[in-house]
Amino acid sequence: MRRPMMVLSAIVAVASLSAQTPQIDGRNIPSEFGTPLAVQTNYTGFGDRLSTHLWGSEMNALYAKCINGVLYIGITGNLEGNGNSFHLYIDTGRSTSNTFNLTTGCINCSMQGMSGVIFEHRPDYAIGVNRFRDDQGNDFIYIDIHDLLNNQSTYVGAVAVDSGNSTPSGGDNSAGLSVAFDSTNVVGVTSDPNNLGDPLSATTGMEYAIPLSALGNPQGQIKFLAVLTGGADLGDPCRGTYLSNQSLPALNGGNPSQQFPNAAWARCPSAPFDMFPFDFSNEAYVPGQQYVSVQVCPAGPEGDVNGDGCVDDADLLAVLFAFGGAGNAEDINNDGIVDDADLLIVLFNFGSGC
Ligand SMILES: [Ca+2]
Ligand SMILES: [Ca+2]
Ligand SMILES: [Ca+2]
Ligand SMILES: [Ca+2]
Repeated sequence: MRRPMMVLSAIVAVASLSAQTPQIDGRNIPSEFGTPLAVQTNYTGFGDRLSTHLWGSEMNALYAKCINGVLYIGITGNLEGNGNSFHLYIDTGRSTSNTFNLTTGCINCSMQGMSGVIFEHRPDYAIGVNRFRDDQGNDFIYIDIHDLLNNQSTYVGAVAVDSGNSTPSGGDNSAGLSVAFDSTNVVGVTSDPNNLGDPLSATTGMEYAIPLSALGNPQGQIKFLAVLTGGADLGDPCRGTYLSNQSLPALNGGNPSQQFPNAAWARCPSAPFDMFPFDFSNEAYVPGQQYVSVQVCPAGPEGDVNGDGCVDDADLLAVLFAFGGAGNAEDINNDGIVDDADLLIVLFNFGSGC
């Protein structure tokens, strides 16, 4: 009797780590999300934020989970207050094109400046978050959402950096987005090409809560790519947006000889990238898969594999039958394998929504 009870309490203790809904404050990202979907392999070409200075931008690791119809995304790292921007390119299955042409009002111009760039997935929505910090005490992130299929851009609003707040104000947030940014990270990757640093040491950065209704209520797999950019030069049709070497998934396969330089113009041919506009699908320059997937985003609670709104033995059986394989919805934590981590999520949430 004693042994099973001990096992059960251990299961509940472990499962509680991965079953919580992330708090959107830019903090505690790894502990709230669990296993990252992508980890940085490039040093940052956009500067390393240290305790001795405020500048520098980097992307260390990408996390995601879906609970109760909300897609939560966390990116550990930094975003310099000079107009640099984090872009999310989200593929919900609507678009049949792996590029886009965004010409609507230049809100976050760096998104417009990515027009013509080729992706390995087919983004139909994009969310841009740029940061401006002046020396008069103003320090905000500015959030935009773009419908790439319908060429529509909406300014969502601003949120104060390091405030713990995630509710945008001053724009149109009918999409219901929550976004928070914490700027305090001084670990993670470095700016030294010969010393990557430890991307998994970073715990703070950008956190998003995106209701599926803001993404057209997708029923299936969601793919996305995160990209760090500088500003845009829309006056020069060649240049477009200034790309960093920080994307997640990372822009190389971990081969140091293929590490990207500091940056490149998204639409300009310049060595070593003589195939432009920039092409995330070009294996010669960007080996590996340039997007991550959240298999199926359940409308119900976490652990509701079959999407009937209730976590019960049907979900448990679904995970057990898919055990050891790649799975679809059964791979609840999206790490590519159905294993005891997924089983624990079902067990911990058992009875939820029923
Ligand atoms: Ca958090
Ligand atoms: Ca760093
Ligand atoms: Ca169910
Ligand atoms: Ca899994």
